[in-house]
Amino acid sequence: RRKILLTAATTALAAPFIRPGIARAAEFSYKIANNQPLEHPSNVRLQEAVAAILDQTGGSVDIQIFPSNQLGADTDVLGQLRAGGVEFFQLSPIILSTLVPNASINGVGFAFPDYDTVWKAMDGELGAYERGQIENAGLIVMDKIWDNGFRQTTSSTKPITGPADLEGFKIRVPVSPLWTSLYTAFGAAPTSINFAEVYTALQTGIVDGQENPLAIMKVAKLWEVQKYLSMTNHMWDGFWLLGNRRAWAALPEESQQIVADQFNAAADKQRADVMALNAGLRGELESQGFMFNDVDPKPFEDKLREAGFYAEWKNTYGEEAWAILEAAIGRSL
Ligand code: X2X
Repeated sequence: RRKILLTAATTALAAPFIRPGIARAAEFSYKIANNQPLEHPSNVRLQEAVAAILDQTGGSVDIQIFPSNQLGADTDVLGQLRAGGVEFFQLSPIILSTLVPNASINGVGFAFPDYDTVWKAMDGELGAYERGQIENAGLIVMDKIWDNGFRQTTSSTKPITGPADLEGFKIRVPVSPLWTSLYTAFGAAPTSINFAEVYTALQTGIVDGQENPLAIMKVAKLWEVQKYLSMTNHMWDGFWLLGNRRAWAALPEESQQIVADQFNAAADKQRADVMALNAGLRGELESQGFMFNDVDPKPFEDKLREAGFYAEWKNTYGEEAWAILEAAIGRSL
């Protein structure tokens, strides 16, 4: 491919009647979708990656980014990805579980103590397990998962200081059985709502709270519709970069390698960006009006255990998957 381009360029120079500067149409015009605004590090790093891919494939692979759910809410775009209407999509493994049930295992409540454990697990056996499940479902997945972060809890009515504050609490959760189960175990009233509708749901009072990492609270300007922010760290969440199998197979092997290398390198940079944001945003969010409080995770985890949450999910995921999770976090749940 690159050779052909070189020949075309040489010909253009040698034959001045061929107008220079005419863009050669890309052979592969693909789309990548996600739910985050352009200023989120996911899209900052993705823009660099698609520029490098275009360059390194000699203009052959042109991937356009559709941020902020421009192509639809997450659960709709997952359908488009499977049908081939969109070629690439970044999605939380926990939402992906609506198609690949065991993909959500990293989201088990209070499983991960810190980022070190997360990256060892997700770049190790637990990530490999999830990718295997995703591939079995007929999707392509890049090796490196991108960071969303440890999820924190916001509210318009009261700070969440312990599990009792969650009883009867009307909280938005992303669309996924694991999230619904988690808040049902707390005795809360969870409502499944795609991210695209979260701001409006909070603004109109359909729900009183939601949970997300700090970087998302910032780009979604959630202080405008929420007051309290409790550092519950109840779950780590990321984004798998998924691909449609036919669209992937259509790419020449050399281009596949370029795309995978660029996406995985971008994931590493995005992780560093998002970790820094999640660690450093408290001051900024406080100055926007959020009232922060820290919580002890222990009573929350105890409450989940009492409610049978861990037993239920061990049974749902199965012994093999559960053993991989427990090995990754170095303790039993
Ligand atoms: O929907 C959410 O809350 C978000 C942005 O965190 C996910 O993609 C799971």
